[in-house]
Amino acid sequence: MFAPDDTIVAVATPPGRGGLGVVRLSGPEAQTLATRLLDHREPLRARHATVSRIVDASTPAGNAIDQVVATSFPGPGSYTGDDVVEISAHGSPVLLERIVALACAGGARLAEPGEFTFRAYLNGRLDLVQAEAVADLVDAVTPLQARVAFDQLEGTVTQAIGAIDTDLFDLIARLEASLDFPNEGYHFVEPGTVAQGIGLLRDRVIGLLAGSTRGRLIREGCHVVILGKPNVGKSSVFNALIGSSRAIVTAVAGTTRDLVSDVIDLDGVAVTLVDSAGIRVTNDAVEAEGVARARQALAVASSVVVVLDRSAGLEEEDRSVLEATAGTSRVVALNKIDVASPSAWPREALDLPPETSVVEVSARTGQGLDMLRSAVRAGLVGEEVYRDTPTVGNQRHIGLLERASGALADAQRVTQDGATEEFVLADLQRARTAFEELTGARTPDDVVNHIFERFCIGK
Ligand SMILES: Nc1nc2c(ncn2[C@@H]2O[C@H](COP(=O)(O)OP(=O)(O)OP(=O)(O)O)[C@@H](O)[C@H]2O)c(=O)[nH]1
Ligand SMILES: [Mg+2]
Repeated sequence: MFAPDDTIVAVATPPGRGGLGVVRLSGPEAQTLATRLLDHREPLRARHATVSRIVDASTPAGNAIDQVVATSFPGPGSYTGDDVVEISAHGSPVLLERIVALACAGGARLAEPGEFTFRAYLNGRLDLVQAEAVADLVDAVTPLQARVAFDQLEGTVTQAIGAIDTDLFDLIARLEASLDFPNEGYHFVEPGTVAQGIGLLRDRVIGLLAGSTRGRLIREGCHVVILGKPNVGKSSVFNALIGSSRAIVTAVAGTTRDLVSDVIDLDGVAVTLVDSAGIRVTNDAVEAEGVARARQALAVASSVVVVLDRSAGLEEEDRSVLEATAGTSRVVALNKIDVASPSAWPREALDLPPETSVVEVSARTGQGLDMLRSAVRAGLVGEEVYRDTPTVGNQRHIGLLERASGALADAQRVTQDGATEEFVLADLQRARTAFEELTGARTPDDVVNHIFERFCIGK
């Protein structure tokens, strides 16, 4: 897809003005081109910041256009694995474009999105899982997303998969050996040991998949919808959680009709919080549309906050909201606890399973809101994600691990059925192919293209 022998150039910092802007060059001519752009005649010292000036050789006087700091990273120890030069100039888009244009006039080509990282992948500096982590890290909107992406870049997922693949390879080698010497009765491995070995490998794959629901939630974020009968304080809870008065709050029942949403960072989890009209039976055509939208929001939500009015009696409408949300992960917020009420009821009146979180809050005074935030977060991702445990959250990785797990299950089954090595080996090879597709050792070109399309220019 990209010509790997060209010298490529791009602005690596975001579009717009800034204190600094970085132009990156990578490829065999990077050094030569850089020295031609700079009024610095000797080759740049490797990994040293060199203060210099950019000169425009096309002007008769060879005018200097900016003072810069240039750093040379000779391959193969650079980010891309090729020779790289990074030029930090002042962060003016006009200036940076000019430097890029001068580099192109000297023979460089404009880099495609993701092409620097693609080269790192081609040169074996990163595997595909790590290259994807680079995009995740750049795209991260919460510190937790950034941390999980950085762990992946450092190789936690790569190492976990590599370790499983190494043991799988060992098993395959022993089976192939016993296949090669059938007449000698030379058994390199007993069928019982094979079945057990496959079972252990599969457990490790399943172990990686076990954290993937949480991994996906962290990586992609999720929707949490607020439901409850009219006037219980859904919009007030929504506003309190997002920290601004986005949704209209009135004492009139049936105020909210449209879905109102905003993204909040729940201690690292990017949650799109959705306020709704709630779920109820109504003859009002506008409200009915609002209820239909609330149901749609419920269908895609990872979790629900059911708001009940603690200061009023429990009603049939409250019970039907609890029923409608019984199948979804949820937190029950008992709102308006600031109101001293004679009709307050005990938690047992709700008849909820013991594991359901029930939190007392007041959207008006802010009491209990931190508890509500923690309860919602715990319902989504459980306990804290520990550093260095591989977190799998990318759908491509999940799909391939499932494929590997299925192939290992087949291998286990045919082994137990007493099939010959050929059959077992065919299934084990399918598992290996899945691992190789994951790391990029053997990944179809269209998949690789698709992965790098996500990147921004200069990355
Ligand atoms: N005292 C008290 N009043 C509250 C609290 N939360 C909301 N209210 C009041 O309850 C009324 C309804 O609040 P909303 O937030 O509009 O309720 P809602 O559930 O969004 O109502 P609809 O959109 O009409 O379904 C308003 O008068 C709020 O001021 C609370 O914690 N304490
Ligand atoms: Mg409302």
